[in-house]
Amino acid sequence: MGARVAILMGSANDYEPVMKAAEEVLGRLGVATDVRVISAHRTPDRLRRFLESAGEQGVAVVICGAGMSAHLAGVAASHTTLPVLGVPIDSSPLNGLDALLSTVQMPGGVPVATFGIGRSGARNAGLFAAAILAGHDPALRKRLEQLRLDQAAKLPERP
Ligand code: RP5
Repeated sequence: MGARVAILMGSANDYEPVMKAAEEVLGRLGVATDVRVISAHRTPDRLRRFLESAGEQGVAVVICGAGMSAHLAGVAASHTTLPVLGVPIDSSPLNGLDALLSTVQMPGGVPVATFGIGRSGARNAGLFAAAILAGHDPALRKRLEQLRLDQAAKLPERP
């Protein structure tokens, strides 16, 4: 089966350490990903072309990470009705607050589900993408439940 989650980012610099967290958690859950560098303003045609065919290729969720005036998730959402999850990246002098506001403040009609700034936001976007897919995939639901149990088991009862 092809990738079920596309992970897009505005720059190769967004990959490590931030967007890699989404790829890692989805990999751990056995969800195939397609990781691409696509910029809304530097490669607008690449973005449009990718999203025109993503659904037909089996992609069910699109995660977009971008920093600064982060319009990648919003523009991606304008090209598709697949769920778009936005991850603001702290790559600017404003430490990602600019990207958070740009990503979260979509005008009504074209939604972007926005996550926290940085690596934990990317990890949560990956987990949320898996939760969406698990609605039609009981085996994936079980793996998600197991991940929560593993996470809890790692937390010590005392410092
Ligand atoms: C955004 O501008 C990217 O998402 C990146 O976070 C930021 C800076 O890009 P680079 O100059 O590092 O390529 O488009």
